[in-house]
Amino acid sequence: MTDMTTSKPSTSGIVLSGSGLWTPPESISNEELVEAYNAYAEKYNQENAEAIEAGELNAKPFSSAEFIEKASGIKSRFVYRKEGILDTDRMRPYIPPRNDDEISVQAEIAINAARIALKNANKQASDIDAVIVSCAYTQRSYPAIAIEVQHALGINGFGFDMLVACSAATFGLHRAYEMVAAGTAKSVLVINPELTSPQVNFCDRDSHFIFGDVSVATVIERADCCQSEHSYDILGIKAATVYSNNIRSNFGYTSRASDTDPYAADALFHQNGRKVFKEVCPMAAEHISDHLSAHGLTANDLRRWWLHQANINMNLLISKRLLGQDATADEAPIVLDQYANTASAGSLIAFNLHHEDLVAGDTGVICSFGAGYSIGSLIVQKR
Ligand code: CO8
Repeated sequence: MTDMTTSKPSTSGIVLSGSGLWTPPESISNEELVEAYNAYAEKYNQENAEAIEAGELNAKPFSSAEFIEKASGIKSRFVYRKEGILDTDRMRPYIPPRNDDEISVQAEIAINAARIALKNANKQASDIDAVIVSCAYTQRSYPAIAIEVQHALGINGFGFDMLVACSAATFGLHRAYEMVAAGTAKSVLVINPELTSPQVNFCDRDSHFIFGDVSVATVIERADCCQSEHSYDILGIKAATVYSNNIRSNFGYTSRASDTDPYAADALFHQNGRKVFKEVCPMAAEHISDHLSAHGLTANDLRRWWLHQANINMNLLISKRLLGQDATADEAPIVLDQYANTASAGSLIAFNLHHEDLVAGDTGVICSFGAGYSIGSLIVQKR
């Protein structure tokens, strides 16, 4: 494990002052998803009966809505475009191309969340010095989505994109915190437009149910600039990474040169879910515990845990390890029943929906964990 950053300022001076959540208007329930997948599997097995019989191909196993809810806690997911996903001849979303002079899809959903975060932070675009777009995938390499967003919102300063899979949101907030601490920016807009559905293999029974689309945004700024109703001192940040092939997507810009099929199963999201579960849970629990003790805190001092949302059983296990008992829904809210796994955005959806009831002095932790492996946390205290 490479411990990249642990910081503990005596007085923070840096605050999280606003949060925005944009939820796509369309959703797919487990039942709808399973019905389409099973129809596809049946058709596939019929069409390939001879090859399956000869042992040249594996038959597609059937999926079940009950399994999905029990194994993951997911009941439904939001998607940017439903069209195409449930079509057994397509099994992927249809997102029409846009001209270069039109706003790109990812910038559009980034802006949707950014406007809400700016409003909640009581900020104008002119107050922002930098834009970070950080997510599991960007739809192109350049120009950066962050610069497109910066231009569309009329923000001065600079913007850049970052990719850190499941920890893209927390690591993006870390960079904003450091920029404010270094004095290179006084207010930073961090956006996580997680457009996961184009990378989901809807033909794979073991992973077709895991992901959803969403966009979240956060304003991080100097405490003396803060004018928001609900703001949080950032007491400290901590990040760690350790290399693992257990969650992987191989599609990239070199795929064209290596003649790799962009539809191949290993080009899309794939994982060894059991191993991820076993390896990441203890790492995340230890990470949070170490981070808290570096600040003289224990798990019992936390009013709320805004945890990564990949699997409800992971969240229950991690909070139980730390608290010695099950966390209540009030202590560690779950949003993945409705949103599914939204790559890096889950902990910030939970924060967005469940923070306004905290009172001054209440402390909480925002923590991501997953692909990389990567773990990122922020300890925050209501002002
Ligand atoms: N329907 C019915 N049965 C199923 C299904 C299904 N859909 N899927 C599996 N089964 C069967 C299996 O075949 C197996 O049967 P058998 O025992 O006969 O072999 C049985 O159910 C149990 O299978 P598993 O052991 O695989 O099931 P688990 O209980 O482990 O649950 C999970 C599977 C839900 C995937 C679980 O392992 C899990 O959630 N693990 C952690 C996953 C995780 O956190 N992953 C991180 C994801 S990465 C991330 O968050 C961001 C990445 C970047 C974004 C990518 C965007 C696309």
